[in-house]
Amino acid sequence: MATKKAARPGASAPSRKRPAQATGGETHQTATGKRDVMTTAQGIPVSDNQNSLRAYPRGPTLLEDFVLREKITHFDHERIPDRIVHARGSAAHGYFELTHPLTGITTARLFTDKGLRVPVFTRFSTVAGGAGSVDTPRDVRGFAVKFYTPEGNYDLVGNNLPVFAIQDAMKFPDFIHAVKMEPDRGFPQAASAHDTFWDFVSLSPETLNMVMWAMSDRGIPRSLRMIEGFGIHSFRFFNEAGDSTFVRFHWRPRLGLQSLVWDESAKLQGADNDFHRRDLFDAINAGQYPEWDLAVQLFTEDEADAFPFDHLDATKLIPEELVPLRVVGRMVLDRNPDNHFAENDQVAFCPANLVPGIDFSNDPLLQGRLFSYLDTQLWRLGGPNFTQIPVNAPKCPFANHQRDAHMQMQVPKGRVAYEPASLDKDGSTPNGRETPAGFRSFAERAPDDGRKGRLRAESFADHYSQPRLFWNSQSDVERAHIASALVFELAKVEDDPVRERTVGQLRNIDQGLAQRVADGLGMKALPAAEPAAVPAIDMPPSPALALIGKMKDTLEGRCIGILVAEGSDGKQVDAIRSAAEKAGAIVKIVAPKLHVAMKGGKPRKVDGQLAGTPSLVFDAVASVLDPAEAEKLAKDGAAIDWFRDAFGHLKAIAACGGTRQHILKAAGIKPDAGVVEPGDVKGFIKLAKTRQWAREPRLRTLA
Ligand code: HDD
Repeated sequence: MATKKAARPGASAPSRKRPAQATGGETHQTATGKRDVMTTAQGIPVSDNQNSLRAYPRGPTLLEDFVLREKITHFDHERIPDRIVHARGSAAHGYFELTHPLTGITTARLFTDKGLRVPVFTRFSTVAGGAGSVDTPRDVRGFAVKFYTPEGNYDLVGNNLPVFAIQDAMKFPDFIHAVKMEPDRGFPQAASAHDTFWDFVSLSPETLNMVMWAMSDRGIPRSLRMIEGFGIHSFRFFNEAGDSTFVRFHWRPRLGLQSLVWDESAKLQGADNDFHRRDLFDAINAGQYPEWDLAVQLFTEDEADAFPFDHLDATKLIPEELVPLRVVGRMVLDRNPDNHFAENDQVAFCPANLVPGIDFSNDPLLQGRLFSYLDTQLWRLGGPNFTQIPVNAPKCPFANHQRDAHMQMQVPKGRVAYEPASLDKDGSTPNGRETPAGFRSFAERAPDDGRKGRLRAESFADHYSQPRLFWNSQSDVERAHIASALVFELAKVEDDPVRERTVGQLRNIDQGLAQRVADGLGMKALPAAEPAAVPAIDMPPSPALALIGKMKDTLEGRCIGILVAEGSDGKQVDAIRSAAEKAGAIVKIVAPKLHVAMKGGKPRKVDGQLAGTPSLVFDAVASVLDPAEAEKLAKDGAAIDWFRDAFGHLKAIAACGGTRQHILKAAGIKPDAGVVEPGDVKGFIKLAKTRQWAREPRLRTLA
């Protein structure tokens, strides 16, 4: 039988370089680029990474091919279990700097050593979707920070909303099962707009406060750099004397808050799945490091007793009017992860990771969390040695007698792995009896009348006052968005009783809100109000709960797109670009083709091709087009959508004469005060700093 000659497509000539000689204890990992030839995981040089070992050129592959087997085996095992919640996340390294110490309040050095800078690793996430889901669904965002302090790792594992959906950890699996895709059909992915979620909500009024927040535009942030973060629960600080102060933590973005509008967020899910991840990565790469102030609310037990709610209930926030915020420091994120899996996927946050001087409160949701995270991580990361993974390991010295287990990376020396021990002659093993600065729990006094039982405190019974406070604190635009979001979500519900029960719940928050939602859904009559254990009380509105008031009129951290084509006026483009960049924006030039020659200039590469760079990814847009090119583009759906979306998403537009005459006309856009000439650079920059809210009522029907 004729055999074909062995060809080796794609094979490179075997490297003639000899592998670096390994000396005892040295590691040469290809992943770190330290070794100049490819090797197997055993360090054996690979001669051909393109072709498997075959009996003869067209014959079977041989089982003895350990290079192939190792490569495929490793690949087959690359995935580890997703986080059951917060699976999709984006992270960055940075630092926290203490600016205003809390001397006398806590002993935690993180909060007492003025000027102390500690490294941090921060991960933002959506809650419901899988790791491969989109970035911009309506959802809560996780905001988890690991501080590598001199006293060990401290994790503040929070969200971008100040309240949670349930009061007791016992209900967490139910809540998450309700919001995730429905188990029989496997959809919807990363969305709360479905029956099981609203069924749970309508039967569990404790969810309503968080639901109101999630239905507001905080549920669809413009950027992870523009969200607040909250530790949610009350924690305890305590000082040397053992005196305790309660604390709630708040992260406030220096860029101000900013959100998408719903249509924009829905379209972004198609235009750029990774919108938030890319935004964070690009900003850090461009040296625009996002920054947050860390603020605390401090209050005593006596003050807490006077609140019109129970601060141990994680569905309640403490209005800033009641307990003002005190800024203590700032966090800057200035380095992207080197490897998404090694850092973002393997980072293990846990609310139980505390440092001396901080303690838990008796919040029953927090108490359950203290168990869940470590348990999850043992499963996800394969055993207790996940603490040795670089992103999880403390950056201060650490030592104990924990030994062995899967994937032990350390080589502990000596006979002694216990204490007390007399065999530790040189005293080199850790001693747990002589650590005066060690972690201590706050010596809380138990009440005399305490009784064991599966109980919900009576002080947890009011579920409507705070959602009402939230609703009463919103501007008209925000109220319209909340009511419309509720209409959107409930319109997706198939079961009428679920929808009616939810509107019945809304009646307990505000009759007007319930009516707007009922009208939006086309209900003939308002369903009966659901029975309330405790009726809502009115609290004075809190402006800090509104979103629009916390937006900043700034171009810092924003992105401007300029549409150009052959023959565009390069000088005008440069004028807009330099003014926008001066104001802090990133500017991207978009054109129908990747290379354009502008008037008087040579062809130059642009940043994005029109069809693949929709206006969705910009905060404001401009167009500088030769009239003949504008006329051509008026027949291109991508160009029409570019302006229709920008206009519809309330963005400032600088449109040249050709754009107005041809493209805006084709898009059916009647220019308003938010549309200026590209020559009016100052006017454009001013408008570009905000959304054009006044335009909205003319564009869409809101509830
Ligand atoms: Fe949780 C992950 C935030 C209640 C159980 N949670 C997780 C993450 C964040 C939060 C940001 C992702 C961390 C990361 O980026 O890796 N969770 C919260 C907040 C809560 C909360 C702010 C309420 C105030 N969580 C909560 C409860 C339970 C859990 C009540 C269970 C009883 N959470 C988990 C978990 C996760 C998790 C299942 C999944 C992955 C992980 O822990 O490591 O254990």
